[in-house]
Amino acid sequence: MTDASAATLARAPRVLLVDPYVARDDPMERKFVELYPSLGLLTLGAYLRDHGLEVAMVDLTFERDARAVVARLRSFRPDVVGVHTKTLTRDRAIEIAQMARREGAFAVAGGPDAATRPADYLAAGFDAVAPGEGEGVLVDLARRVASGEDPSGIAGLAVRREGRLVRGPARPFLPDLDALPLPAWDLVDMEAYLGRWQRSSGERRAAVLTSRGCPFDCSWCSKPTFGRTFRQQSPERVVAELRALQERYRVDYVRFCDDVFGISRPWIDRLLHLLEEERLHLAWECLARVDLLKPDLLHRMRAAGLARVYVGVESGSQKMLDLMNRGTRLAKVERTAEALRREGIRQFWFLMLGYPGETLEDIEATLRLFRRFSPEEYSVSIAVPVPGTRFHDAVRDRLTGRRRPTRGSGGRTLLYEAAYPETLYRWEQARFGLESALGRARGRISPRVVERIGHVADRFHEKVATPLLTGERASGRRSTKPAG
Ligand code: B12
Ligand code: SF4
Repeated sequence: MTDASAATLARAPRVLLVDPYVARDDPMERKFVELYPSLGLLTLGAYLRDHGLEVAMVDLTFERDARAVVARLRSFRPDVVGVHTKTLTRDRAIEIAQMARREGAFAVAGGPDAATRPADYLAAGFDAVAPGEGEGVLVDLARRVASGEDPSGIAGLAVRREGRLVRGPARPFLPDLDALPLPAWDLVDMEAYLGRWQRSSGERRAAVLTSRGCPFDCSWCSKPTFGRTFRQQSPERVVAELRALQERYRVDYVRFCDDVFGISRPWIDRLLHLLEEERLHLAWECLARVDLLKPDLLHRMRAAGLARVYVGVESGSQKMLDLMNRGTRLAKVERTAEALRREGIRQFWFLMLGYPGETLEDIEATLRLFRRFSPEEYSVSIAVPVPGTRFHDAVRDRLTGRRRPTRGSGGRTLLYEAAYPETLYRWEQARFGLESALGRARGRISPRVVERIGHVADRFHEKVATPLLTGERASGRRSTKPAG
């Protein structure tokens, strides 16, 4: 070890974490995205501190641009700058890597986008990419960089050497999520998030994660970080985190951010029991699979504060659910939607159009299901073939080459040669919008007027829009049989 590196080691390695997401740049933000600080970064921060590292964070969520990063780089003088990445924030993440390197810091990227395309991030200016679980890698990396050693070969890290991507060996996942410290909430301005929530909903909302990964295998789902693995914290650990949020930040509403909440029935039973026993009086929401939400469970969840559920309904056609490998029956979707309505729990449906094999009849089946249950909220997107998924593999030779949108129009752009042209799917999206508006109008204006509007729209769809839009691509394509 050189004198210089020994001197550097006399102090704790310093890591600056950066969330490059700028809310005002995100066109989806006002419509759908609910703002919470990145749980991934807050957990990384807490873990690094537990291992004796010095940590600071720049959260750009409420900023206008990335200027705050330069100021922090100069005041904190980190050894390593760790940037969280999503497709939406790729350009800004790269801008931050360049800032970091100009200030003499080592730039590493982690999170879902860098995990899917590490070579691109390395080529664009990052010194390294950590494509998987970040805790252990970042500790090892910061120690090596601070002591002036070469970081190549660290388990779970990818670097570029002589123009080639060089990966360290695979790093095993953390065996025990209960051993993770509570997220380092103090690294961000929690009051900015909580105050915003309080003004918009009257509640002080925070996000909590109880598990990592998902064991299911839907064909279009990209899971670059945790794959099909699944680990969860004990219900006791979850309640400790909820209590801390309540005591420190007066949180009264929680969003459970797990990919799928409550996968294990004994686990959720125990958590519900603890929530009642501890009398936390929290309202909460989660994302769950319809097949897991049995009516008796929903009843108990409602009693324990469940206010809203996000469900991946995706399609009203059993054939499509099977093609997507959703592993669920339409009858279960119907049973759960009915039970949610009975319990008075708000439902947010995710729906997807344009998956290979889908016909106009399948889309009609989805619309009928939507009409029947009138979920309070929904999002209907055009299927996006994400690299690394079976869906992407299946349409690889039919990709249009259009860039996956990083800003705006997410879920409204057709990225492969599907059965019908993009305009048809956009039109179908508009029909869901109309259907939703009619659903809300029921009870406020005469049911006969609502029926009439629906009828006219259906006739227009059948007689004008469908022939026009499906005939656009090629003659003879008006058949309801899909091309792919
Ligand atoms: C919960 C969630 C949300 C919540 C809350 C997120 C939050 N504040 O924490 C909400 C609803 C707000 C949300 C919003 C959005 N989300 Co979101 N979200 C998720 C979800 C389901 C879980 C995220 C999570 O907490 N994971 C658990 C933590 C522990 O993992 P992690 O964040 O990946 O971090 C670990 C590693 O990746 C790594 N790591 C992460 N960052 C870094 C940085 C460094 C330096 C290192 C070394 C390691 C490292 O270490 C961490 C700990 O092990 C994921 C799906 C998923 N399973 O990841 C989608 C996901 C991350 N979201 C996604 C998207 C697209 C969005 C939006 C852009 C949606 C939009 N606008 O249209 C917004 C962006 C908002 C924002 N602030 O960035 C995509 C990202 C895809 C992509 N390639 O970009 C995902 C992967 C879903 C998907 N499959 O499409 N999201
Ligand atoms: S879509 Fe949901 S249930 Fe299906 S594999 Fe992905 S995370 Fe799991």
